[in-house]
Amino acid sequence: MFESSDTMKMKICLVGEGAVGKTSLIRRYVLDDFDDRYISTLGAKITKKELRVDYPDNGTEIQVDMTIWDIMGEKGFRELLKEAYFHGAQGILAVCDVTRKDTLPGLESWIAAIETVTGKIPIEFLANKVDLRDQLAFTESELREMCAEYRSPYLFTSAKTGDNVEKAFIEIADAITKRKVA
Ligand code: G3D
Ligand code: MG
Repeated sequence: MFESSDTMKMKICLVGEGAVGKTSLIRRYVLDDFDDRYISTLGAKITKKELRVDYPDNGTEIQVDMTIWDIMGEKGFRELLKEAYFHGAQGILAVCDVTRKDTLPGLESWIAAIETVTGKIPIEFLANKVDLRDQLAFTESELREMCAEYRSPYLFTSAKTGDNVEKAFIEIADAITKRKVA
């Protein structure tokens, strides 16, 4: 049982194809700004964030020390480095880009790779760049179908406007907390 003075450590990984917005989502969440310059990520970048989440059942809030892993989109490196990237991860933010259809099915191999290291862990699907909703390349029902396969929720996010960004990180933290209790 956790008390309100306790701290829970969590490692979460963002995965998804190149340029879907993983780095931008983290920057938006941690710094709350949006840099329009492209920042290519070499290897993995680790960012820390402290947040408070409701602890299920006993009505208290606990401190979460979250370690956020930003992993480069290169599939070649994934097989080589997946043990190092994914070891100890407790949650996945699976990011696709609403303007590029392939980025949704592209998540399946990312999730498979992470699950070979971690086993089943909570996943939240993020359909990012929803500010470009006039360029939607897949339908919400296609997204819902994919999420149903994994029994996982989804959110439409925008690293540009900040839409649902904080919510995404809080929801994955909640899912991890609930799983520890279950
Ligand atoms: P990645 O880390 O998944 O590879 P990045 O992706 O965060 O580097 O983002 C790739 C490109 O998408 C960047 O554009 C970035 O500014 C843009 N982007 C990320 N999130 C959003 C979003 O929510 N809305 C919009 N409109 N653009 C977004 P550039 O042009 O700099 O390559
Ligand atoms: Mg990146």
